[in-house]
Amino acid sequence: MPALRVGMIGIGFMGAAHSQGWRVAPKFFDLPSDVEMAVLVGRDAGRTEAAAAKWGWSETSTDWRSLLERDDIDIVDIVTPGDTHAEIAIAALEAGKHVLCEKPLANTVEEARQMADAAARAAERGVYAMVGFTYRRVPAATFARDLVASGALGEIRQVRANYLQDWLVDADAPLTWRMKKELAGSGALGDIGAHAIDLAQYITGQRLTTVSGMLETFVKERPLLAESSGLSGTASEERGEVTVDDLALFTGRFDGGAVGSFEATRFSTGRKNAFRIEVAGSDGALSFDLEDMNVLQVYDRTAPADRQGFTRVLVTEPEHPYMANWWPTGHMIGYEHGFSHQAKDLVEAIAAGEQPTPSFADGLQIQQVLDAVDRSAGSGSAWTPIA
Ligand code: SOE
Repeated sequence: MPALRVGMIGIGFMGAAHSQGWRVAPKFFDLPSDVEMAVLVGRDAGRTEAAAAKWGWSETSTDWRSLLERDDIDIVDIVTPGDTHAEIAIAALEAGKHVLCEKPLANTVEEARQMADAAARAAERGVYAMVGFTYRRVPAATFARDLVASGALGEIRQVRANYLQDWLVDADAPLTWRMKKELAGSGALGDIGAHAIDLAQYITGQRLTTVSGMLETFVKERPLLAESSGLSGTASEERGEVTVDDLALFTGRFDGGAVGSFEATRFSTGRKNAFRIEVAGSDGALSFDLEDMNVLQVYDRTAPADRQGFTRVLVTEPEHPYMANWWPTGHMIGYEHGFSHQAKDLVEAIAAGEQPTPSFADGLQIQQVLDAVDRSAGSGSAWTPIA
């Protein structure tokens, strides 16, 4: 297959992560086609050129629409704030480009539905869309899904998913786009709660049907942003209103009979990027923590009583998902590898003419869960069915 040429829109933190994914995937995996990092698009010409030179993109542009007019762009990768996802993704799919879009899929259910409809129409023409829930592609998480699917845990009854960060504990941390509803859609709920929902559903193979939740905004006003860097940036003298949640807490019921508790917060002092998920079944349990991401704790209740206990499985064997292509046994991988796995899986799906996962339809369903949590929180935590 001829090389797939990628045009990526966005030059922030996720731009760096996706660039790493595109650059490295073809070097470690035998892909059915090569990948060319063709065009990087950003709003500021100078910063975009600097980012392109650093990350390895051949050309730059300040106009995302120009990507869609080119015949030599096959994949459009969207790593911009949520308020732009729908417009760019729908236009790209209509222009015949495959699309990879960062999570959460959109800022509202309506936008996500339009995106899923556009993706369904495009798929009929062999043009595919995928949403970037990369943590599914951390080998220990993929392995967790494989274990549950194999029946090793028996009937799944309980899920606990906590995504804990603390980068907003400082009340003077500046107001970035991630704290503005019109740009991000929601706060911790959509930014990291969406990961918790996706991974819980992916690992268990069950979908949430109803939720009861609450949201909290601890710091309601922050200094405006003078200059951004990474997640945060430099504060200016002026202040602005935080219009999203700092924390989301909810419980839910799954269609396969399991029940779950979820917490997503940027105020968990001391926890930097601790994404923990525990699944308990009739025959066993498992526990994953992103801060120890090469490990899956596995409990086998069918083992002899005197040998029962959580076993620390180092998920670095060639038999484990994705690991045969990396380093010898016991040599760890990190956060950025999920983005290479995502690029690899997308290229393989496109080459095979198959729908990559998670699809925009999956992204829409997660948006419906986020919306149900938001509505539940607005109605005194009433149980709210997922549409
Ligand atoms: C910020 O909270 C963030 O970068 C999220 O936006 C990412 O999706 C998550 O992977 C890490 O934290």
